[in-house]
Amino acid sequence: MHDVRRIDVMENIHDENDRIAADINADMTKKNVFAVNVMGAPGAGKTSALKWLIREMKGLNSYVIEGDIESDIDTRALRALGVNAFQINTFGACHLDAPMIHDSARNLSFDEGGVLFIENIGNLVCPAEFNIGEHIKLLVCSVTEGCDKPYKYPLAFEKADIILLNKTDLLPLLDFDGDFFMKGLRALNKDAPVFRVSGKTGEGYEAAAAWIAAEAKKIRSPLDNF
Ligand SMILES: Nc1nc2c(ncn2[C@@H]2O[C@H](COP(=O)(O)OP(=O)(O)OP(=O)(O)O)[C@@H](O)[C@H]2O)c(=O)[nH]1
Ligand SMILES: [Mg+2]
Repeated sequence: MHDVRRIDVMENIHDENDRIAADINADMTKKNVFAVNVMGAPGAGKTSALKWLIREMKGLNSYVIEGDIESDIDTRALRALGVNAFQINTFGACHLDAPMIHDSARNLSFDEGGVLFIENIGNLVCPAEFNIGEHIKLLVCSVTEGCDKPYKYPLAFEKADIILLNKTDLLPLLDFDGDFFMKGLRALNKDAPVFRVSGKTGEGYEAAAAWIAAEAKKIRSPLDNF
């Protein structure tokens, strides 16, 4: 009995979340804003990825919503680079949800369209369960986390539309088995492109940014110009 009630409550929460996420997505699309849900474990390199991607986003405006349980360290670092960033603190919640994005998006002005990166809470589990109005989910994972992560945390890998395999500059120091990683990933997700990147050297980010920019163009009317 308890289990049945719990499933009902969870379904209601997910239904309400998905309804708000669909509204956000429609609103962003109307504004020519391509929303990217950036997921990954704590310290995987999400904020470093944003710094490089925004730098490589040539000619496209970028906006950031930063999700953290506490602190505005990442937002301050991005603002210092001139990025239009807004902080959400969840004070305990382990993921962002659509109502949080709905409320915070009002604090950014999207006059010219572009790409909105939403850095989710550092967590390889819960963020993958909640849509937040994004057009794509971007997963940052790093070689320091180990090559077995697709096997242990399948949902994030299954749902990702693009994967950045980060910290590749550290590969010489590790025994990361790239074939094992790819085998686990491809069993869950046949299509998502994988970009091997380094937040230290910037390697791989030009190609990753070009892929995102090409996807962003797809939501635009054919009559619009970037
Ligand atoms: N060597 C190396 N260090 C990296 C790389 N990318 C990020 N780092 C470092 O890893 C640490 C965490 O990077 P962040 O970008 O803050 O990671 P994050 O995923 O945003 O972390 P949270 O927001 O706390 O979840 C920082 O000290 C970065 O300088 C990389 O490619 N190579
Ligand atoms: Mg961060």
